[in-house]
Amino acid sequence: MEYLINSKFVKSVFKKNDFPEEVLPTFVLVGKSNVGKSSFINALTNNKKLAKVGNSPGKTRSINYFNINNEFYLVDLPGYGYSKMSKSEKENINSLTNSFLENNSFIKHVFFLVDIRHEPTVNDRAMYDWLSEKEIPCTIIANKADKLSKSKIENSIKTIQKQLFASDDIIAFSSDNKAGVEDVILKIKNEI
Ligand SMILES: Nc1nc2c(ncn2[C@@H]2O[C@H](COP(=O)(O)OP(=O)(O)OP(=O)(O)O)[C@@H](O)[C@H]2O)c(=O)[nH]1
Ligand SMILES: [Mg+2]
Repeated sequence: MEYLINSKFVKSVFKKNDFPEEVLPTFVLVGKSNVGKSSFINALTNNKKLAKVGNSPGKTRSINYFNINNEFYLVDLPGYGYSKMSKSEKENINSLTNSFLENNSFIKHVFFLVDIRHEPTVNDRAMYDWLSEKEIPCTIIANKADKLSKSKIENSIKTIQKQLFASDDIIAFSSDNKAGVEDVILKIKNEI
């Protein structure tokens, strides 16, 4: 399998005026805490140490930029719906990620991760609606597909599609068994 090559960590952004100066087409990971956004970046680049992965929700707390082959950025966002975070940290992170998503004309595509085993949460729906309203191109990633049998994968995808009122593509994905990696890489290559 061909993975993304020449990936490197650029920076963690904690404040609105601290985004990288170099402009590149940008692909963004969005989804609730612990759904597997950071692992997704590691799966595409075949590098388990690139993005930090957590066993418990709330691992990523900043907007993390990864430069891929000097062609584009993959951007890892903090997950939403993590209840243990303090109210002020939650507000800071929400305001930072909203302003990043709203004011960034270089965003080519959002990969919107949901857990293939569960129905989308209220927060998932709100976020997906918001992205649709902003007309940000989006692919839904039904993640952790390794946890379901092949026959169940199809049903889950239909449920997710219905519940999100999604017309976008849905890709069954797994960082563990690498299902969907090629589809995602193809999608990126078609958009840069
Ligand atoms: N079985 C399975 N586990 C996965 C997969 N992707 C991620 N995980 C696990 O899910 C947990 C969370 O993964 P992360 O990649 O840190 O999730 P995240 O969305 O970045 O989480 P936050 O940074 O908290 O928003 C880790 O224990 C991962 O090993 C997958 O495709 N299959
Ligand atoms: Mg993360």
